[in-house]
Amino acid sequence: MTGRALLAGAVALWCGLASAHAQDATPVANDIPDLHEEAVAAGIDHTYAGPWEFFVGGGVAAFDCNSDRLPDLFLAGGTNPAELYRNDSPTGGALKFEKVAMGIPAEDLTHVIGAYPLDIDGDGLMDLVVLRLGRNLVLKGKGDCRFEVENGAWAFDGGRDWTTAFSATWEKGLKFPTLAIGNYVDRMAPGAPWGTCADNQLMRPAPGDRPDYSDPAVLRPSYCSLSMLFTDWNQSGVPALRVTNDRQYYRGGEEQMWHVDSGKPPRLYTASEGWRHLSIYGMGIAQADLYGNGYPVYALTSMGDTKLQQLDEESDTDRPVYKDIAYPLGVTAARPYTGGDVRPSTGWHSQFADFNNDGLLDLFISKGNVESMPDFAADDPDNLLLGQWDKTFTEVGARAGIALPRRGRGAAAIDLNMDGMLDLVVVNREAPVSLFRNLGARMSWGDQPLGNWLEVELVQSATNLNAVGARISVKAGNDTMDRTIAVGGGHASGQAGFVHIGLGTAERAEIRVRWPDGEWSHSYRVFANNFVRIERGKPDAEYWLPEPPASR
Ligand SMILES: [Ca+2]
Ligand SMILES: [Ca+2]
Ligand SMILES: [Ca+2]
Ligand SMILES: [Ca+2]
Repeated sequence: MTGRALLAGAVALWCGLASAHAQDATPVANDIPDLHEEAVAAGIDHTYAGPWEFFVGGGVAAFDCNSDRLPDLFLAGGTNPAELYRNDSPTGGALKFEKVAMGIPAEDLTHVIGAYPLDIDGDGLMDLVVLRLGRNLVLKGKGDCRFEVENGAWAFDGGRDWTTAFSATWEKGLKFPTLAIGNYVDRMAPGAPWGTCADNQLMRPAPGDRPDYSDPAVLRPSYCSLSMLFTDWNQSGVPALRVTNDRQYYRGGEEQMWHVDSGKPPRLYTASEGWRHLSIYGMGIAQADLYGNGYPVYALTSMGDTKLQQLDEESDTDRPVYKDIAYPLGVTAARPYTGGDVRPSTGWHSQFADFNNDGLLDLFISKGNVESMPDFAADDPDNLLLGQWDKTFTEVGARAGIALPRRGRGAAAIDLNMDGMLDLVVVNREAPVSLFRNLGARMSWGDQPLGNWLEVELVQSATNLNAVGARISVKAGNDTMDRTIAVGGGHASGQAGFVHIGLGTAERAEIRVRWPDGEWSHSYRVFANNFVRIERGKPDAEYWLPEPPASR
């Protein structure tokens, strides 16, 4: 695993070869994960459906609702009811879920577009922000996978809009999170849907002992947003709000980024600050620190090309000037890579994660026609772009087993059976949810173990318990892997809980944490293949042991 730093400088040399990455046939040296679809056997039978308001959305929230640390799944249903599935999977075994009652009135669980988990009131139980066509909900976690609609108590006006995006951050000095709500077309406005984007909102908590969102601000102009993400793009310690917008419906709009500075009204980044005009069918945002330098790159899904934005090194790092490196890195994913449909793709959820535990981030993109748009691929399989040592990505979706004829929407890459290998849940439009268990490295003679791994959970006291905004920096051998804890992005989908990091062959690692207030922790030395809990201020990391595998 040596020499990665040197290779980072060699990316430009690969530009001419990138087109070879378009098909799922390029040999790869890295392990290809065997992702086995087992939703029905696991007990999940759920479909996101509905008319054109539900062409978008189809989110999943993956988080632990019953305090056993296994991530449970809340699935948006559109005109079908949203459903919560409790995760009963044995460690390292087949996935197993059971549908559970949330304690929420049935009428509140229809018209759900997506959901994001976060602990709003800081009681140690995950709450859920539910995005709907109509009134949005904040659901307070009560334990044992039960919830309560808390809109009234938290003065959260769910509005009436068609809500499609969300992000949250803890601003300095505030006890509760600031919430960003992204809306799509205002269907009631004259001339709808063309050019009638509803306003997005920024909800800052009022001072006090309980969350109070009674004084929201509008984010104007708004351009029919399909994903938002608070992100510390310049390492200033103050996240900005990136917004990706659907040019299908806006007029004169573009991609956006807002200054959200403590105590000040939100303000758009402007061309004079370096922000470049970009107009895409923006569907999803993913961020990752691909170069270990603290500056995130952003994958933006769209119809046709996926964009991969990196700060332009010819500009100052305090100016948000981005260049698109999707082509040289092989992640444009502009057309289906298998199945023979040559029309352009439609990309939705994007997420960086290490699916094969080689220490290199991979990129998952869910794909699927809006409905039956004739100029775009009808058979449009999801992508799994495997990170390579030379910093490029290679498509292995078909070989990994995820190239299903379903219209993908929201998704989550998360370890569902606590074996250190990332599993994958994909919500599909008008088709059953796909649930993939990662069985290990797919070899001609069977599955083999993947590389080593860590899963890390951070805990702070008093406020922002789950350390949203923290950076986890893991050093193993000569390599450093960084992850940022964020709430937002993807397509209408969020996750919380352990953060997964692949370690390759390294058997131990050193973890440092940059807490959300900017303070760096000391170094925690840990052994690979463990679930690690780091509590701020404690000298040592703790290991958490899942139930021993009983019946594999
Ligand atoms: Ca659980
Ligand atoms: Ca809570
Ligand atoms: Ca990888
Ligand atoms: Ca797993």
